[in-house]
Amino acid sequence: MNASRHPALSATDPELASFVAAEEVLQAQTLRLIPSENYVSAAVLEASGTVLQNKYSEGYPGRRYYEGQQNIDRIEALAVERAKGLFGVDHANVQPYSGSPANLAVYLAFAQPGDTVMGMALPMGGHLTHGWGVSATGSWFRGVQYGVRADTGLIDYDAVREQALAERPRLIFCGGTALPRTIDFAAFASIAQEAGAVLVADVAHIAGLIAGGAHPSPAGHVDVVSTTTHKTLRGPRGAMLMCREEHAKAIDKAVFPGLQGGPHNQTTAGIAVALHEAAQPSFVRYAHAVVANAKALAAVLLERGFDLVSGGTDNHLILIDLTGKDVPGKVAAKALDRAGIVVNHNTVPFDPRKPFDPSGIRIGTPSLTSRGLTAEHMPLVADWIARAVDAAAKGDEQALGVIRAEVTDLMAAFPAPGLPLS
Ligand code: DSN
Repeated sequence: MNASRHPALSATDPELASFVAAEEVLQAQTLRLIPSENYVSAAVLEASGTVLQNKYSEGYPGRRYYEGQQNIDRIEALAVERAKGLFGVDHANVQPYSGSPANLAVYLAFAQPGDTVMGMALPMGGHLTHGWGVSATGSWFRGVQYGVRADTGLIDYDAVREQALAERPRLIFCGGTALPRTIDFAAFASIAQEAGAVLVADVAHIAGLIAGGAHPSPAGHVDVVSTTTHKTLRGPRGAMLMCREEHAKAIDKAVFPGLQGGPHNQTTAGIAVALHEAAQPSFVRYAHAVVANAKALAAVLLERGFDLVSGGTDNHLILIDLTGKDVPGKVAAKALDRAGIVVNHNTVPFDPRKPFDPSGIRIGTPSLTSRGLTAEHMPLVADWIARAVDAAAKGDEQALGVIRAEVTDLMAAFPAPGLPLS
């Protein structure tokens, strides 16, 4: 245990401190490929662990229900201004606790229970909160779902238009959690306009790419932008809703008092720092490197005989269909974990298997890019993945151990932001 890093925690609760220390070692030594994860900077970590924890602040800057807001107001206003500047939007609300509450606030702002809402089906790459059945958004609202084409793995915008015109949804969500390709916000905008729907871009996965100019921006095309702050954007675990001025009141009212109580001010501070970092030239380089790494990794995986949904990637994410490898996604994901490579099992479009035991694994390059790996390392990363999947098929634990040692060795040379190299 590195007691000097968390001296008070180590003294008060050594058991808990030991778990945190073990997590630090795990994050330092492994190759983290979950596309929704990242490493925050030391500055974001510090801001997230401050005395701002101690303050209640229901309301918004200048309009609070508690006194003593002299500093909190400035922090939240700074985060809001930075979000508006970075994403080119009229209005930003930085209080949603995370992505799902942010999306629920959108429903509260624009829809009534029972209304039809449209989003990408979860097994096709959407998100639970885009009207999928097991979510409140699919049981309190009438969710209709679009997908991708079986032959291309791409969204068929003509089919989405036809469905939207037939269903006339109140809300249309674009974006998702397993989409390796660029989202055409202009195409969705024209569909939403024809269908008379409010268009929401859930850019949680790609917010950092948008901020860094490595993915087109939804600003100017959509009514509302919903995003978490902790994925490619590299902030603390939180979320933001951004919109045109005409929707500002409805969004703010839905977040508070509609859904939430006091904002998590320590998170707001962390978001403000992350937005500041995302406005720097180094972040533009990072965002483009994330995409360059993903494209390089996809190219080598294809060469190594992997089947990738949509045939590759335009962003940070690669969805590997393991059907042809005779190794289910979960078995592969667990084998990779034992090899020090952290991924998640994932459905692939039209998956014949169940969501908890699907055919695919989902990988991405944000974390490894934050550690400084470049395209020249991607053949090695692809080689580890190929060898680990092969070892999983053969039940070869020794091979997984060899890969783990190689991974630990390489990662030692690339210190993770915010972490001591343990
Ligand atoms: N859990 C997130 C992801 O991994 O993509 C989505 O909310």
